[in-house]
Amino acid sequence: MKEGLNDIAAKFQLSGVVESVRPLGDGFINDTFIVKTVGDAPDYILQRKNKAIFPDVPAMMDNINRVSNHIRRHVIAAGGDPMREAMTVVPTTDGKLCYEGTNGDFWATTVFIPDTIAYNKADTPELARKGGQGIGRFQAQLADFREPLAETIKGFHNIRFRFQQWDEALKRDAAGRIKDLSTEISWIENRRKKMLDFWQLVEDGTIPTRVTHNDTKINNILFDKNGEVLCVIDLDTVMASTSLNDFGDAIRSYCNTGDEDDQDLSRVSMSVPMFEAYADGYLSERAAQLTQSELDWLAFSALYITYEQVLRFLMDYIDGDNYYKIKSPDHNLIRTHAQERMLEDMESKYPQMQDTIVNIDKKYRM
Ligand code: GN1
Ligand code: MG
Repeated sequence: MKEGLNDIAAKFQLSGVVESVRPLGDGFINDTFIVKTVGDAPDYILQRKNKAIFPDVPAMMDNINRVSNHIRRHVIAAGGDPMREAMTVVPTTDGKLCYEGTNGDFWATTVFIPDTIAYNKADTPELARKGGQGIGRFQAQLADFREPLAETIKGFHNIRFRFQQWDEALKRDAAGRIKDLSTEISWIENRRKKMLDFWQLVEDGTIPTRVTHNDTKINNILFDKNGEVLCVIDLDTVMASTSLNDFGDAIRSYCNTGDEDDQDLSRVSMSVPMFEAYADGYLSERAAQLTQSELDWLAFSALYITYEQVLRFLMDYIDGDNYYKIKSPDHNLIRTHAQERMLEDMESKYPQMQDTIVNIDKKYRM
């Protein structure tokens, strides 16, 4: 008989009796469900982890568990609430961190944190400031995490590796779409060298490697009802990388005046007040710990990650849409164009973004 969601939930050490298992949210990668239990027992988040994207789910869950436990220790030391300010991985009844279903899918469970708000868009600078503080605190909590972490997705924010994939995708032309994409392809190629020059600084150690989240768009943060950051979630991509990527990805997401996949490009731009607010929140937690090279390249990281996102959306379109979930046949191309616009706007505001970082950093170093 086909294994149902209730059967899968029963494989985990849940306290309480399961009342229902229902879909939750619309992530691009995993399938997420909420497991409601009867009475006072906690509810849970059950996820089918996308094994096409994460080739070693047990290693990924081991990362998530160790990182969450580390954060929990910091939360307790600071007098916070460890059940709300850290993720809690729930093991299976046989003590593993994930369950392999009868059809080969991998499932994992965490404790659901109630009474929270998640946003798909930051609409006020105040919220952006809080988000920046949240990611800054997350990085600070992991600054003394010294254990090795598995690389859950190879070369995730490594543009040199992404270009290898890109060159292969162009050669394959799997979906026969390249003939209509000359403008988009030149757009990528015109910026190739600049992006590689930046990544070279990470490769040669000028920019340090730290433990980072790597997917800091706003919906990966839980806020409490008072608008304070509670907890950073979606830890699938926590690995060793540059802290700049967390900053850059957040700017790409928080500061867009339109949507990530906006079809009306006139709505897409980078909001300078939102940039200032996020940077201020972030540097309020991190200014003292960042190196000069990180500060020098902080503003650029927003351009880098937005560029990488254009490349990833376009590459998925060229490949025939295997990676991101899509809502229409052109969805990845629509996303490509909106992110191109976002980067072009950042390029025009780059000097201003750099000045902003210098000024905020000065403030926190006084
Ligand atoms: C994916 O999983 P989710 O929706 O938080 C993607 C990010 C992209 C983002 C674009 C593992 O994030 O890298 O920036 O979509 N995550 C993975 O919205 O590829
Ligand atoms: Mg997410």
